[in-house]
Amino acid sequence: MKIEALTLRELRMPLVTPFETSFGKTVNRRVLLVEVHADGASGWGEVTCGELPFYSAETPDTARAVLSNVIAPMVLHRDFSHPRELAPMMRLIRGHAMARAAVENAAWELAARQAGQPLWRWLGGTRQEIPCGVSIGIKPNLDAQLAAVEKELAAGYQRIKVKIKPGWDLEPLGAIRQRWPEIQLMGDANSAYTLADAQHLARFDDFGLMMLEQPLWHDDIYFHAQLQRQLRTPLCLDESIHHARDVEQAAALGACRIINVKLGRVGGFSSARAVHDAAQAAGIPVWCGGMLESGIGRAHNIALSTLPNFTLPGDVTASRRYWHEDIIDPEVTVTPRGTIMAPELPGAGFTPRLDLIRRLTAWEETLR
Ligand code: OSB
Ligand code: MG
Repeated sequence: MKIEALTLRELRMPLVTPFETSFGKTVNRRVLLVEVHADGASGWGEVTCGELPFYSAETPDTARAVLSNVIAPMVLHRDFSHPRELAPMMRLIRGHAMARAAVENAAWELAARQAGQPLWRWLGGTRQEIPCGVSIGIKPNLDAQLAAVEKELAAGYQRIKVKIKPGWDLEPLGAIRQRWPEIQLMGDANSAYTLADAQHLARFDDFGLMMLEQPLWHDDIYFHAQLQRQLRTPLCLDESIHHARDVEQAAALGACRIINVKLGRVGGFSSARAVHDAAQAAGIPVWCGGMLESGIGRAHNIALSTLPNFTLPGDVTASRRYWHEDIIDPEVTVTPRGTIMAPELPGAGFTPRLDLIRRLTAWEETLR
């Protein structure tokens, strides 16, 4: 297969409800899509960065610059027989994992479709039905927080994750646990604490949390190990894990007991599979994280979640939680059991809605 062109499109998509984390509030998404053209067909990928460099260093603007100035010259007109050959073509690039992932994932999706196989099977997935949880943003008050949890439980989701930060942690977690003593509950701090908060974080042990996600610095593994020794609650690393070696390091240090795998953060399907395998070898279960993706990225998250060590509910949810109208057909839906069925169709199993994509596009550029 030979990549003939890359089409970049930035879509503007308002969220159904604003999403607030310890680093800020998102109201309108800038969704950067990459369409990879090869052999008379095309595959789609999504750059999953935030609008601002707060979760990671990437933004739609850095991704556009790196895609057009650096990645396009590396991959255009190059022959490859399997999409796993794309990551080595881009190996000189430091960082910019989400820009790299968008191209690699589009190639995976296209190659699976051309092979007549569902992407998830082609990746080595084994479970067609994946367990789903939700990530609930910080709410202005306790009533709104409890109402949001109630709504998601009614929709059938198997696990509730709430965003927390200093000053908004014991109160929401305690209130949720008191009202729902049995649910699978967890908190995500997005790096809002320091090791000086260890005693405070140890109070979370009373809430029987499934895990506490990324309490400390985004680039830290070592001090998470020190914290994990002081807590009964399992720690989960998100921001700190970029490749399989990070998993080996975290496992060796005892920095976490669970890992969140995000396709964009680790640089695409090849790296995500390596992260998955390293975690499995270390006895660490994983789950698939989300980045408020449009249907394109959501479909890829579903495929990834079918790998055997994705044993915990992921942040992979129905299109309607985020979008009035998603850009894929059909939209992603959740069963009453709180699961998503990976589609049996070739490729990602969802078709991009070109009419809607065109209407939402702020700019478009094709690189040849
Ligand atoms: O830390 O998991 C995170 C959204 C944006 C940035 C970081 C995170 C999140 C989420 C949302 O938790 C997960 C989703 O897409 O539903
Ligand atoms: Mg997280």
